[in-house]
Amino acid sequence: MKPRFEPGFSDLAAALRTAQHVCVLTGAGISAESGVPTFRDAQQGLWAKYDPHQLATPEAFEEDPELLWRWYRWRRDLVAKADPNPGHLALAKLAELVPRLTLVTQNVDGLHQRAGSHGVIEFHGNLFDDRCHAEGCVIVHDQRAEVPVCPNCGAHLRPGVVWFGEAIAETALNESFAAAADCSVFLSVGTSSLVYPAAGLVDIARENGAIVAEINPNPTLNSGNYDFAIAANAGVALPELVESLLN
Ligand code: BV8
Repeated sequence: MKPRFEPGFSDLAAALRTAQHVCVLTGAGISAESGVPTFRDAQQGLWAKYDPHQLATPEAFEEDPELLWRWYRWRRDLVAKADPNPGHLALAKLAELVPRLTLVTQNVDGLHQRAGSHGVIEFHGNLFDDRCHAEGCVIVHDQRAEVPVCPNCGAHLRPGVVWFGEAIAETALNESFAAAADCSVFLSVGTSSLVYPAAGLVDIARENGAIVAEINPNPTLNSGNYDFAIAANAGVALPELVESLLN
């Protein structure tokens, strides 16, 4: 069966067949087919009036921690009911087919891990961790309070995600930059390429000679910077890409 999504699909498959190290960056779009709304999608229900870019900030949390906890608990419930989709599963399979694969995700939903991917670099943290807002340490607890507090210092606990204006964890930053610089194929999947420094990884990869490709049903700000921009849903294109490597 001739693969769809040409031009680009066959070239990307050929590049993956000889790649020694593949670096994949995913964004909210890869979880869209699992029913998890992307940041660009309008927020749902009572959250429709809020802009996530305004909510996902330390200022919003410090102003109204109760509101933030209600938002994150709503998102946790939504993600807990979601399942990995064929796009997540295909990336877990791709890791078995290439000598080395580094998966960097901007997503905080943990769906890559549930799909079987290992060593996932969670560039923006994880929705299900609770961290002390003052000390930064992850705290495991069974508090039922609307705004749980740190047992060490009494500060508010907050979800273990990176908010706008907060620094990416040093390890995640360094490992992602190193993988982008070392890889021979860089594949961006389901991201609008608007959020930095994640959106800058493709530049590092390209400057170091990697073949760079994008899978997104819509054009993005970075589309012109890719060797191949494949206009497709991740849950369709990624399984077909893996299928083409198996045949
Ligand atoms: C920082 C966790 C510095 C929270 C998130 C230049 C350099 C450095 C920083 C900046 C810079 N310019 C601006 C900044 C500041 C800022 C930033 O980038 N702002 C943007 C809005 C301009 N960056 C930061 O603040 C970062 N921190 O730089 O710190 C620093 C240094 C030292 C000391 C102090 C500070 C931190 C950014 C992290 C923010 N946190 N998430 C939470 O989730 O609650 S980011 C958040 O946005 C999510 O992680 C999400 O992933 C991301 C949105 O991006 P996408 O993933 O791309 O999702 P989006 O909805 O936008 O797009 C979805 C795409 O999917 C679309 O293109 C769509 O077409 C596509 N799609 C849809 N369906 C499908 C599909 N694709 C495939 N298949 C489908 N089926």
